[in-house]
Amino acid sequence: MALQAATSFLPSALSARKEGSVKDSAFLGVRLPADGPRLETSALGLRTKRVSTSSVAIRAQAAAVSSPTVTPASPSGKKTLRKGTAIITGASSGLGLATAKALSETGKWHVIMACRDFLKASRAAKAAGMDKDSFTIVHLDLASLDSVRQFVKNVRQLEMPIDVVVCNAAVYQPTAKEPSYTADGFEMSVGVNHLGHFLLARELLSDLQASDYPSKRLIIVGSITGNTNTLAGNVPPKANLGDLRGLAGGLNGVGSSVMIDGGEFDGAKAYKDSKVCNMLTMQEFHRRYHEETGVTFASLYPGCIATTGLFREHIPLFRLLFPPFQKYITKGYVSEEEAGKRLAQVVSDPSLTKSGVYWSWNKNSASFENQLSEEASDADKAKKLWELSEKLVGLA
Ligand code: NDP
Ligand code: PMR
Repeated sequence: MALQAATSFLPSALSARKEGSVKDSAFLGVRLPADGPRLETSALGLRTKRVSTSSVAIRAQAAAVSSPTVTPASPSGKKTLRKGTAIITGASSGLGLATAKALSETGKWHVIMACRDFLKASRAAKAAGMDKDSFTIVHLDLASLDSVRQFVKNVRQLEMPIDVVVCNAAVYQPTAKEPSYTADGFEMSVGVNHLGHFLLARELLSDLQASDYPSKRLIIVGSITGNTNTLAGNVPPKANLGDLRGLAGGLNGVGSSVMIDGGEFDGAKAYKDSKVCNMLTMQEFHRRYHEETGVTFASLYPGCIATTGLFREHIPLFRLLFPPFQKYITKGYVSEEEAGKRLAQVVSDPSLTKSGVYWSWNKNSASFENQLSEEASDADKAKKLWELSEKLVGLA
């Protein structure tokens, strides 16, 4: 019924990269504005080692020696590139797992799966058919800054070069009536999706800089839903960081709001706000560190992967209707496999070295540099977000 209402206006309004306006309508209780904006579519040496600490489980199938990037190793005399090492957070399901699989299948990458649930990650990698020598699982719970710091220590103990870091993990709590909190007392969505990744990325920047890999990259997964220059980004509640007063207050719901803009708790908005933070953070990294470090900073919208665990907390009706809605109506749907290939491209494609870019894909699955919304490209906001985030994670 709700799907029907959406069907009536969507086909005419939805054509890729065109301005489109939509009538006021509802989909699973979501009301749309009448002035809909543009639609956006969418790498060793061989030292085997086992490390364990009291609080985390690390499995290291293989550790890399810091070797020169290009080695004259093949019998044909052709120079070969050493394997790259990519850290992917949240690689136990969805996009992260699909990307880990895509990279591991190339035989050119070793993936460090940074996951909060070791057993789940291990089973997922096995079920995906990943070669056991192509990945290492290291415990990371982004809902704890101590865990992030411990992860960085553990990953350094592996003595592998760190060539690419992908900040992919996320939580989405659209049905939560009350906020939940990270170990450090931050509202969960922004705490995990932004602040945990912010500390992780800041800590690993020196490791990326030290890598001799031809193209080292820091990738932070963004989304269309944080971009209000798109139709999807105009589905309420819209992302809006306001003047960041809630973040300045610590997002703890004690002395301040749990929302970045200082408003009432809204789980769906908190997720979208966190995605704006991800995209702003990528650009601020680019401005501050690209020239100095040679690291490529990138973000992306991989397409609507309507079947992933991201929607686990949504109501059953949403989970039932969302995939066909995205497949047949918005046509924004992309399979986990295809989305994984897209992110793997941003990790490894030699042509995607431009820094400060937000990548998207068109229907033929060709990548293009997409435009961010006004807020998601606001340099002053990015700077303020950076400075406040530094304080919250103990870097300033
Ligand atoms: P999933 O729920 O399948 O994957 C999310 C991953 O994040 C899981 O591996 C999950 O671990 C992990 N995670 C959650 N909380 C933590 C934590 N505290 N510490 C460490 N890891 C954690 O969702 P998707 O694959 O869809 O999402 C991946 C990324 O893609 C996100 O950044 C999301 O914003 C983005 N995205 C998704 C879209 C979509 O349509 N699905 C569209 C646009 C962007 P566990 O397995 O233990 O739960
Ligand atoms: Mg959206 C026009 C295209 C389009 C695209 C590409 C998405 C992607 N969505 C689109 C349109 C619409 N959505 C429309 C017209 C509606 C109202 C009928 C709608 C509704 C909707 C809901 C209720 N959409 C959603 C939700 C969610 O709960 C998801 C969300 O916002 O999570 C934060 C979502 C999404 N839509 C998308 C994508 C990619 C999502 C997942 C969000 C993300 O990972 O960022």
